[in-house]
Amino acid sequence: MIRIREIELHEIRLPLKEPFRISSGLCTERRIMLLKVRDADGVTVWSECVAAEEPNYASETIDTAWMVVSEYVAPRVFGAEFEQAADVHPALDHNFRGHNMAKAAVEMASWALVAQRDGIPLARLLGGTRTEIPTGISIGIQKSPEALVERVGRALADGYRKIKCKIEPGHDLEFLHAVRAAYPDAPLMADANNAYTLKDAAHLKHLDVLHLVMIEQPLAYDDIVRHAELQHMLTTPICLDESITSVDRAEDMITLKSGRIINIKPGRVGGFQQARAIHDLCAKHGIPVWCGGMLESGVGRAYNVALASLPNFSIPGDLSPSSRYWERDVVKPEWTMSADGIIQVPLDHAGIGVAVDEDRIDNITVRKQTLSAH
Ligand code: OSB
Ligand code: MG
Repeated sequence: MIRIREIELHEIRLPLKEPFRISSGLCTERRIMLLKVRDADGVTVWSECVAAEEPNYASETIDTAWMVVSEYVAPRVFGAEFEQAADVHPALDHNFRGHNMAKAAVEMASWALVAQRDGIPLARLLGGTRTEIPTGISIGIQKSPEALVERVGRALADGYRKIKCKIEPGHDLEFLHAVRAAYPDAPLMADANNAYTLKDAAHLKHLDVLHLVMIEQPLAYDDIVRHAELQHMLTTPICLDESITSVDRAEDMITLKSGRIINIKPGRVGGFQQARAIHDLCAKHGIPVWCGGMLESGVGRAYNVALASLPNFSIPGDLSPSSRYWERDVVKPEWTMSADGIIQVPLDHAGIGVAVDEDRIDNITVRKQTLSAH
């Protein structure tokens, strides 16, 4: 039985080591919402809400998610007893539209509570089979093709198994051609974060000669139909990110042939129940998936690593180690990657597998609210 009785919301600030620019916005410092969730027996876990500072990736922001968790999500779980963690999402989704990231922060904590309580690693509770996660990097838009080539070269030297370059009109073909010329065999991909429309189809067709592993979300953030038309014209596989907000949208993509790969971010789809259902559906249809990132702290990363241990996560995820983002992370040990681009799934500990540095979190918390069942 899962009985959540208290949720502490914390906002922390973590400056990024390197500014991250994508077509839809720039991030230099993350405002991160962490949750400390306690059940009726006093078992506690930390989770992370991946909503960003601004509504430029999804409609949610840290501030909307904070309000929604405190006004709508917490009251629903405080009043409930769940047989298993998979029952939390249906309860949060019933007559409660959207706000997937706010829902996911509590839904995913429910899985961690069960893992913690039962003494098993979160990855195994989810059904993960991998012990090692091949890792990719997501590189922001750079000021020149030369700068991008240099940045990609460093990432390859670091051992990353997949290199994703953010693109937008004016920072695309020339930049990617320079990278391909410098690294003819590198596993490269591009992520447009909705920067194009179907009018750009002929332009995007020029990507095909670069043999990219995929192009992620070229068209509108909520589109499925136009991506089908574009995919029909391209040999480069399309991967959907923003558009896949539920298992139904994944089914739409498969039915309409709008893409051949899915980037699963558990926060974007409302948590692990939906993330696993998308994983299973894709496995059944021969669609590979990989785990995307939202510039999470080490807390959110633990959840992503656990999810990425499922068998059909067959493409390296955006799961860089702590040192790629932060001077100092909020977990111990910090997340590290081997010289050949592998992150180990922490299987020696129950729950999320890393300890949360609560003293450090207290030190950098700028806003806090405690929600309790009455
Ligand atoms: O589109 O995948 C994206 C970060 C913020 C918002 C959207 C995206 C990203 C990334 C970052 O690509 C990946 C990471 O966390 O390293
Ligand atoms: Mg993306």
